[in-house]
Amino acid sequence: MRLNAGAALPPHVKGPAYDRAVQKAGIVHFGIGAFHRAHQAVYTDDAMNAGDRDWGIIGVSLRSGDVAAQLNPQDGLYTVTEKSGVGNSTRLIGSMQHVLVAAQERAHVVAALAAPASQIISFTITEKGYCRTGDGSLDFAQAGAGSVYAYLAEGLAARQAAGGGGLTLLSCDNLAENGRQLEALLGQYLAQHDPALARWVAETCAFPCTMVDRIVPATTAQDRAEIAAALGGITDEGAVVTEPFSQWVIEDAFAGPRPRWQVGGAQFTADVRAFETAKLRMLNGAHSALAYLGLARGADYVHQAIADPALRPLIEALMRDEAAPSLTPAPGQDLNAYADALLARFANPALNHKLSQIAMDGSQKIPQRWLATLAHHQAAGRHCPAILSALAAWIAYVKGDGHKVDDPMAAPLAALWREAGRDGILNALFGAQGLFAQYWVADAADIATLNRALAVSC
Ligand code: NAI
Ligand code: CS2
Repeated sequence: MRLNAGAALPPHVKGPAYDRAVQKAGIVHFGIGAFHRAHQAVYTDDAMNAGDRDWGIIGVSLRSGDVAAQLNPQDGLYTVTEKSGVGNSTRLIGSMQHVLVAAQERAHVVAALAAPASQIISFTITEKGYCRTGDGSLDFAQAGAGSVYAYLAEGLAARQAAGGGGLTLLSCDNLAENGRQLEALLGQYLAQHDPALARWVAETCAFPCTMVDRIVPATTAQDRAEIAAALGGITDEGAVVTEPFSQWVIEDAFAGPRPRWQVGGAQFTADVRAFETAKLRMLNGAHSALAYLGLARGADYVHQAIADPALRPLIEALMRDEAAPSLTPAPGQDLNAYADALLARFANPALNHKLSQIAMDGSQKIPQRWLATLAHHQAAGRHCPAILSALAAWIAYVKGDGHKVDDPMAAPLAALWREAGRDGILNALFGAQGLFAQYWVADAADIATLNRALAVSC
């Protein structure tokens, strides 16, 4: 039997304590992937379990109908299973109401954005979903009718025409100052397409920054089989698996009402940067290093790579000697203890987080995860051998020898390898006129270090 509103689940699987049928949809979420379902939707479920009302979520998929097919036949219901060395814990989440497939239901997406009940638009559309050029500005060639910006422009215009109030646009993606980036990029789009709307958005909408953290691997068929057994034979096609840990730090700057996400442990603050930068440079920087170095050494999962005695010291150095010293910690933020906690999370033997998933979209990730740290230390005349080792592994990886490179820049990177060759690739990527020059330019010592590392890998 398939999970739905009438399914009788085992008593240990706790579900919504509120009447789902009467909740209005206060949130429209773009990018209804695994992370949103294991993170923001859980905090929202917690808030409604505590008495908040009308924070149902309408999901919008811009790329495929897969998640709509997973959740809509289940009345939006799905389970979140926390996995760790001490066992699994499964919970039924009720905050998701319906998933729209944007390409087939454009008018419904526009109507959801214009609806009076809608207060928040949130996003987990991956780093590449923001359609940025190499220097972080809007790439209009990518920002076509199917982009998030086109839907936002239509929906916000309909909202303004109907006399609706401004909205809070909440990016939950792993970008530095994600709210500021979203605001700037949408502003560039509207300046070209609808300047009057751009002014309305600037006057009435808010774009708070957030730091989001929960490790959520893509769900596998084995996961679904295990969860069906835990559900007494009921199948959940929208199930997600994750770790017990979850953190959400949110800039308290909303255009209107919001759920009491603090009930589930979210923290509201005036400035998210200390939390966000620590997370991007320490957690995500180490994650990407484990991905490329681990794959090169035949590992498949994070817990295998972090257990590799050849990699563990390098990851420790990346976190403690390179990323942490580049940060200005928030009051009370203990970065050494944070590194300890990250290493323990990475070692979770119950969570098969694929290195190949983390390796995706590296061109969109390395600037905030590695290059920002390199640039920080370069300004003080210091070098970062651990990050440079990881960077060399990424450079070798994007050559694509023997594997597919899943990256929006895969083709230009492969072309760069062909044109520049082994002798020219470092300069083509990280020289004064290189592809990533606006983030960091390698000096002679860096080039020598990268060449030594590359000599080993390709
Ligand atoms: P996922 O693959 O399950 O979902 C990705 C979502 O992004 C899908 O809805 C997809 O349609 C959408 N998307 C992809 N490319 C797009 C594009 N060019 N334009 C618009 N939408 C696009 O991935 P998951 O796990 O949900 O992660 C999504 C994002 O959430 C990550 O990229 C990251 O920014 C953030 N995140 C993920 C965490 C995780 O451990 N999975 C943890 C913390 C943040
Ligand atoms: C990972 C992140 O896929 C990746 O790039 O580094 O999704 C990571 O799992 C999350 O940021 C953890 O909060």
